[in-house]
Amino acid sequence: MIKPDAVANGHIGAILNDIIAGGFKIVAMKYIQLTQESAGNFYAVHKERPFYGELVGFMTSGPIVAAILEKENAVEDFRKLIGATDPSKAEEGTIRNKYAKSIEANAIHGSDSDENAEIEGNFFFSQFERF
Ligand code: DGI
Repeated sequence: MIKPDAVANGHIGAILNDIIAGGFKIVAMKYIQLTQESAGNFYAVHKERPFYGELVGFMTSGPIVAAILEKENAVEDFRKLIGATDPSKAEEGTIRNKYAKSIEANAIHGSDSDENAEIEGNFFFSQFERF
């Protein structure tokens, strides 16, 4: 997901360029705004964390770009491309280093395992929306 901050700050194009240049194929993509309920479900694993309410509020604050990406070793390589959760700790040249503003408004989400990539892909897309 390209998060609401990066969309609002005009970074959709630059981020997609970085993703494609990084060797990822776009399998599915859509531009949508999450509801409180859908964002709450997406981030249900963080329910007990103190920032859960703020996270859901932020993720519903504007439209996002959701996508399924494909590549050999995709999960690990994508996390390298986006950088650390906290942009002040993200390596030079990573997406969060270049486009994120804070640990919450951190520009982009990437799945943290193949299993979660499957779950998160199914959250956004039907079988007819994948190419
Ligand atoms: O997988 P990541 O997105 O890198 O990080 P994560 O799974 O630990 O956390 C999910 C999101 O929750 C993260 O992208 C931004 C938000 N978050 C994480 N830690 C904090 C946070 N938000 C706030 N406000 N404060 C935090 O400490």
